[in-house]
Amino acid sequence: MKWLLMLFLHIGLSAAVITPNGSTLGWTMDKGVKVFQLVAEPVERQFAPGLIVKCWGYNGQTPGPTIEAYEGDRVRIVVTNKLPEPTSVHWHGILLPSNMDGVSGLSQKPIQPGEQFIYEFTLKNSGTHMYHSHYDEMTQIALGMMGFFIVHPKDPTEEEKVDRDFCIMLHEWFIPLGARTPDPLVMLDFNYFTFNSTVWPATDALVVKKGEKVRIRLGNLSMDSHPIHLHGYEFTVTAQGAKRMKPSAQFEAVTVNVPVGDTRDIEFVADTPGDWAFHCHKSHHVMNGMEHDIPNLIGVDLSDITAKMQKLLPDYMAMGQNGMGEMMEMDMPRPKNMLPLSSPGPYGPIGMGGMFTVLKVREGITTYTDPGWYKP
Ligand SMILES: [Cu+2]
Repeated sequence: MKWLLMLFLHIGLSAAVITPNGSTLGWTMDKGVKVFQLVAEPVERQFAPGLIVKCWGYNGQTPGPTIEAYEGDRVRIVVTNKLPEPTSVHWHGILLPSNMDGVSGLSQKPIQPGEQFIYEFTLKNSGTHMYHSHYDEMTQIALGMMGFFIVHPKDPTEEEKVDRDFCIMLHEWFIPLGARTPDPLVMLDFNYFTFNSTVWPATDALVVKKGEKVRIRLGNLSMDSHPIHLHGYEFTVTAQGAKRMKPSAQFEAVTVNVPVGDTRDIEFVADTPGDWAFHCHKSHHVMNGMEHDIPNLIGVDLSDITAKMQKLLPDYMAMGQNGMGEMMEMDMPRPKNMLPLSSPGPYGPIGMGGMFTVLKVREGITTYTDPGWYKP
């Protein structure tokens, strides 16, 4: 009963964090300690209908479920390894004793397949933190072994309180066309870019009521920085990895670059209704199934080649000489387990996929279910 009351009080202090296309990890109490169970295991993830990816993650998901707690909480995280190789979990950004830091070989022995390791520490610093594998990092992080660890301040100020609090993990993958398993050996030339291991059109819209104060927490454990841009608003960058910045250090922006191995919090009051694009501004990062090894035909006269090719392949169609938009306009045949190049929007195909979602600000809504397209 006492813990129920404390939970109620905590929920009253600030909005629970929403993980779009994801979930929050439940916990139990054991003599004043919040106990979480994390299972490291292979998972199948649908990035969008038509694309199933064989990933590794936690509790059947990638990113793993969001861990949410409060400054001062004592937490115990029981990690069970159901992977085919050892693992360990690092609590990225959290101040804790060295032997709880989760670095295989440095701060602990790796957790062998079938074994458990118990992490236990007291949360000293609030903020947008992360957790991720720290064994065979190249493979395990590339395959999706990461999640958020949100530590709320014990006594939030008025300035810190928000109505809608989202967290989005940025990641990038190389999945050979038609294949299911991402290739962790690829270092630069990725072809899928995800928000919480999902691509548009499957990324959940961020639905808010007009006038609400919104926070979006962004985390990046990929190999590239991601300049995330919001249309329609100037937002305030309130945290850069570590604790919330002093008001004098916060700054307004329309794009926030999220570097590798770090988090950013942005906040704004949703005062302008509409459907507002929210996406990475590296133009290849809003493509699904980007193939980089094709010749550039822009400006090339292909009329002669088309006639010759059609003698060999009657269905041959030359494309790309006038830009790539025509490929986006039509649903062409493609290999299995590959997404189309566009998705339907209210005014025609939306050519962006990948790291893309829509902030839907609406007046007069009573639930946060997707309200459909905005009618101006
Ligand atoms: Cu990007």
